[in-house]
Amino acid sequence: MEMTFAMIKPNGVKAGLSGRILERYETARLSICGIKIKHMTKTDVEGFYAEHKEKSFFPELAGFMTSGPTIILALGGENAVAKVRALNGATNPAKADPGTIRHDFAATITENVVHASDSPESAAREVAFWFGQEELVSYQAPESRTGLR
Ligand code: FUP
Repeated sequence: MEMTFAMIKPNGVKAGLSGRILERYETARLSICGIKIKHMTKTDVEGFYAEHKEKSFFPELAGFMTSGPTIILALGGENAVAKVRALNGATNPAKADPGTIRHDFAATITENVVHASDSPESAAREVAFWFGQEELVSYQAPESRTGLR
């Protein structure tokens, strides 16, 4: 089973969208292998987005990412990396396809509501950045909700 890293960013959490976003991931048969709520520090953002540290948009990105709590997720399933990128939509919400999370909920590239790893290599690094092995579980997402109301 492939695992990827995803995040509901501060504007999504503050707007009360966490449940609706998680529902999209679960409906796509992804299992929640790890979940935490975390208010990031500037040091967290510098470590996590190390590749962007020298970019002109970094101060704005760091300000946003530390503006409130984020929900950080390890999501598992077949093709999890590509699946979550597709569900999230393009990085710039203006370019995201209808029906994607960023098209439906986000307004600007900085405050684009969600994150997802862009490759299996990034996924491994990002899951390990936020989760210890003992904080991760594994289960098969169900095909249907048989037995539940
Ligand atoms: P993604 O792979 O979708 O997370 O996108 P990037 O790694 O390219 O960018 C990471 C974050 O930096 C984005 F979610 C938003 C922010 N960003 C900007 O604010 N401006 C830009 O021009 C590019 C990225």
